[in-house]
Amino acid sequence: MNFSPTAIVPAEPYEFTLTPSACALLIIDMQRDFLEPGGFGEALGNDVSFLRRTIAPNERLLAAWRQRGMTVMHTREGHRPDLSDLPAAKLGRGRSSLRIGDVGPMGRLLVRGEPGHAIISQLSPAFDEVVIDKPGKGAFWATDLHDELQRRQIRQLVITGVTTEVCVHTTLREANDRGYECLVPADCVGSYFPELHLAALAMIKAQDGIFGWVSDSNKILTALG
Ligand code: C5J
Repeated sequence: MNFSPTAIVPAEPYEFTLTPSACALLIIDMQRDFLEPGGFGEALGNDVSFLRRTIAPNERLLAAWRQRGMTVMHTREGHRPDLSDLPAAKLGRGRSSLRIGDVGPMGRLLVRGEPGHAIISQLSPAFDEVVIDKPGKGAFWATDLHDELQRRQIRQLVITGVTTEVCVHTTLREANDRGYECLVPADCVGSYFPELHLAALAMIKAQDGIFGWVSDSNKILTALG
């Protein structure tokens, strides 16, 4: 690992000073269940094609992090096969005929170990990258993410993945409250609802960065050099 001390990333509401040795790429829930037809996202009535534009920029960012030996972590939303970690309120939410745990074209929806639960092949975790399995929308709740980050002396997160206003935003808020500086590349996060995507990004950078910073993958890659 040969890190330059800092990289200045043009961002909103103002530039982000990225410290490569202390900055993890945290890729949220880039799972088949959310990005491919026949999964949980589609069962909720969503058009999953809206999320596909995030794949290529995430691949580029992931390659850059790996090339520099910087920390990469992935998350997956999902539940134990016996659904013991699934609150009744989450199971019962909505009016879809297919629910979490039901069998769809990619196996049981949002259940660990099923084909739909896997991270898409383009972003498959490397053997030495931490994968956080989370039962909720936020990646800090009921997981050891904070411990894993603290162990590596990480204090900055570049957060990418899906969906912008749900799991990305919940995780970002949790991270911000725990003292992490968070940068979100807009082209690497996506939503089934373009207007909610934009609103979620606006919330992050409002009030001079109440939750963090917003930029894009090219600016981060250029700053890293
Ligand atoms: C959702 C997620 N949208 N990963 N999960 O249910 O954002």
